[in-house]
Amino acid sequence: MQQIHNFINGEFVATARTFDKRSPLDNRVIAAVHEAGRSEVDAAVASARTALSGPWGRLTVAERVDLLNAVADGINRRFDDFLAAECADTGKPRSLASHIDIPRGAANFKIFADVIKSVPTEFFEMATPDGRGALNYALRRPVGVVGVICPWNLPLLLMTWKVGPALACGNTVVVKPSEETPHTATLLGEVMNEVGLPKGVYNVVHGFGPGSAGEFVTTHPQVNAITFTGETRTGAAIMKAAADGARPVSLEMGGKNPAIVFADCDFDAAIEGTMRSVFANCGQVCLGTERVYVERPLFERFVAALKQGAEGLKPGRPEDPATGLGPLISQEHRSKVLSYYEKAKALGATVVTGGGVPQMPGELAEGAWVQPTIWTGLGDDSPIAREEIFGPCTLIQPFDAEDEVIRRANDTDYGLACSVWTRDLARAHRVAAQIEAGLVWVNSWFLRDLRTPFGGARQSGIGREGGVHSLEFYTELKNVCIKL
Ligand code: NAD
Ligand code: 6OD
Repeated sequence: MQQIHNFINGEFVATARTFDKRSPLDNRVIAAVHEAGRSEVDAAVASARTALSGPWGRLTVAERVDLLNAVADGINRRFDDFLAAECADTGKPRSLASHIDIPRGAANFKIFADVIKSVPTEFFEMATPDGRGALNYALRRPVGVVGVICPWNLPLLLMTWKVGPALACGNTVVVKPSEETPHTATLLGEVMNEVGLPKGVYNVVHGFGPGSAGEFVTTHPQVNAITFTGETRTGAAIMKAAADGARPVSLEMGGKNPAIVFADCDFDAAIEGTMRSVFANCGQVCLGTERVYVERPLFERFVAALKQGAEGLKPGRPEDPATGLGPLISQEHRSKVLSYYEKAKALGATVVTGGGVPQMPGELAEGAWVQPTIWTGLGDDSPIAREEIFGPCTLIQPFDAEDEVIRRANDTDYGLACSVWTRDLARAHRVAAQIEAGLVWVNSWFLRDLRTPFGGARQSGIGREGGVHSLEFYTELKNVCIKL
């Protein structure tokens, strides 16, 4: 049985207590994960703190930049290992992980290496009553030890999205990966050692949330800041934990993202983009579209085309090039998604396609599979239109007017992302400006320039990360005033 260890102070650390990692493909146990207790978390935080003032703290920015680039190269060198580990943990198609998850794992280090080497310093010359003046300049300093709490849907991508900027800014990290996807975080420890990252800069502790490693990291008094991606409810709990010691938080949380399809859109592009935004990663993408509003003249045609696309998605193993859809992450998550499938039927939805579980051959019959599902016939107040499901499913509704669809798209507790499909440039700008969300894509979806601000409004998040925006969270600005 494969053993997945904690990574503390540059060493792989076993513990007496392990938990099973099961494959979402067939529910087989594929690894034993060594759960960090309070003492391992204490050791990880202590090593991260020591590293701050050790060799890591003494590196110049240029030396840090070189190391970050080496980490990116190290991930690329071990691309196949990361790919195998990510696909084993999540069951996602290799075609997806090899295009998105693993390349972004490397890119997240490169981009922040680039950002940090060109950050300008604020400078003000000021007058003083004696006429001699003073000079002010701002120094950016690391915040210290950063706790990084990660979800399971894009494990390497979302972890490195936080570890990259944290290290670029000179911090050290204690990462708590999701209990569902422990593998790539530990594998990254091997790369950190291969490239010579000083011990204690990157630490990984495995476990769960409450009463386990997640809680021990977020409540640890020596953790100076906490960055989190996951469910809104968990984010709220972490914010409470961070209040003790008044520690800053960056929260990337859930969504119930709309797509707005105007009748003048490029139809094929809108179908292709919406197919991805609903079904990619089996619908387990925080930016995914769970509500589609289609202008009435296009409604029937759009529903028919999306149905055809969904029915063409073949569920299967990650390595099969024909696979269009992997399983959900776990049996537990499948129960949640299937409860919404049942709820939709009970509420009287028209099930355009799907709504159940596919027949899978052999041992795959034990996996966390669900059918890609499309509903129509429910209103904006139904739970299907309001609650994040995080599965391969969406509700399609018609609309008649621009003002109406903006109001309906904004009628949500969340505010993460929205896609707008139209050929009318003025309308695209008008609608984008009025959507209450952190991200609006026009005629695209999940098109990412890593220099741009990323994050959610309302219950989808607090703060923005990406490019220079990450520096606001991962550094403390210190003003130095020199009287001349
Ligand atoms: P989750 O909130 O259940 O778990 C996330 C992490 O938090 C895990 O590592 C978990 O062990 C840990 N955790 C749970 N309770 C904790 C506690 N009390 N204290 C400390 N740690 C705790 O989320 P998930 O199910 O892993 O991920 C899916 C969710 O993540 C969805 O809601 C999705 O929308 C959201 N998400 C958001 C973004 C974004 O960028 N906004 C990106 C990806 C996923
Ligand atoms: O692209 C990113 O940087 C990012 N944070 C994506 C999040 C996807 C959510 O599942």
